Amino acid sequence: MPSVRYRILAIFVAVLVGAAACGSESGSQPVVPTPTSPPTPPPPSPSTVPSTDPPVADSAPVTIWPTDATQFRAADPTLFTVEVVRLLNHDSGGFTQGLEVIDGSLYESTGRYGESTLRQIDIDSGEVLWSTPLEQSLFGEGITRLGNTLIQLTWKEETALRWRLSDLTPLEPFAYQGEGWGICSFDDVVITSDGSNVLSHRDPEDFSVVASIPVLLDGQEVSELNELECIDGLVLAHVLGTDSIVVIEPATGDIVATIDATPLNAVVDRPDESGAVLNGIADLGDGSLLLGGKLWPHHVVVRLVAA
Ligand SMILES: [Ca+2]
Repeated sequence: MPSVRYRILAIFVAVLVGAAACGSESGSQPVVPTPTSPPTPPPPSPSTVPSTDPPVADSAPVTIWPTDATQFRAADPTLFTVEVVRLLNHDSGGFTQGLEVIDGSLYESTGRYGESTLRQIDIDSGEVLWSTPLEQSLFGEGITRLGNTLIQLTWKEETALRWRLSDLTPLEPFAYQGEGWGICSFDDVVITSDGSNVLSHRDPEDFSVVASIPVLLDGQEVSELNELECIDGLVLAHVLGTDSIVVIEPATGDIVATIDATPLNAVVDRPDESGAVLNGIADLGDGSLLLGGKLWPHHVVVRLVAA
């Protein structure tokens, strides 16, 4: 298993204020935890974007994920970079806050008050197959699968929306304290971020916090942890305001690897606004990841390769 170890890693120091995590909208004080009315069967969406021919990597790099996680060492984190496999059309009006792939279907949570949605997207074309708006008082954040449900966090509303996966009917939400940023889940625990350097481990039955684990890189706190993805017993977390993703051992909070996603800048025509940042990670289950960002015209399927 080839991997390149670097003794010196860039320390991901968060420099952005918390409000930037979810956009600049911060004046609302919504407390309405009621999800939207039940969605109707998915009609074709007007936000569908035309398909394009995706570029494909012209080389055959060695894919080093998924891999044997026991190789990772907090004292000597592995450094990955990304190689672009293909582009996926994305509604450039979508303020991406969370991505999750379930049984070949892509789900996206978008944010901003009055614009937040839950969407189901065709993983091949990027076509929005179904979309439902959230209450105007809710700002959508991360999403994850939990059993037969989807859980969708909200930013400051202390409400985790729950959707029945089979037909996306809204269910009774969970309540929690503090901000909601990213979320991912293993079979027996849900992991959430709130923009700090702490990951909350939650009981999947009632969403209560069962452990709070600070995340460290070489002994230094790494904050602004945002979108999450749980893969192979590890937690991938995007660090807001950077093109970096850290790989965390959830039990200890140790960062055992880092992913440099700056190659995305060469293929994604990002809007010229400060909020249009990387903010989506989804495991495609075949060794590749889908990485996305707020208001991006494309999201990107990548392979992780040794840097
Ligand atoms: Ca995710």
